[in-house]
Amino acid sequence: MKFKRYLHNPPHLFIDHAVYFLTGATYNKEHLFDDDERKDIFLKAMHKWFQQFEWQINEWVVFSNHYHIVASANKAIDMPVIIQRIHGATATELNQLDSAPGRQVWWNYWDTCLSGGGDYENHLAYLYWNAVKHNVVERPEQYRWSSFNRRKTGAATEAVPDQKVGLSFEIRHIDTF
Ligand code: NI
Repeated sequence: MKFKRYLHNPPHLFIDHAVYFLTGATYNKEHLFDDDERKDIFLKAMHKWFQQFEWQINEWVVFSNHYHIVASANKAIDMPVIIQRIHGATATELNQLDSAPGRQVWWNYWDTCLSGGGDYENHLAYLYWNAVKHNVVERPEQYRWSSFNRRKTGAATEAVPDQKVGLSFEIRHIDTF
């Protein structure tokens, strides 16, 4: 069960100033972040801890049971700490809100160090179209809980990531999110 083993012990590749694609998932894929208040809790912690360790968040999307982030590393070795802090802080706050002390909120996270050769573009397209892939909205910019909804206001000038790539691309070792 190679896949299972990977789920439990993801091999992390730490390269300073590299760009990473990160995916985190709730325990048993439970929809614990199912409303605005709870997604807000996640976003606040996400911004706070990446900033604290001087990582730059390029793009993000958050759902009720998982998230995807593209971020540029400062010290790559800080990655597990950043994720730990985000997961720890959000779990505490969520469990208070739901009166569920000690409940396990998070399952794990996976990281991919993005290289050249279209790797970045493919992952970006995947993230961009993810809310459509998960059947939450029909157009990416309609999804509120994503860095891409700024396109609605015309603030973004970058090219729109390819839809076909976004909906068909598979993240290495992660085929369920
Ligand atoms: Ni997803």
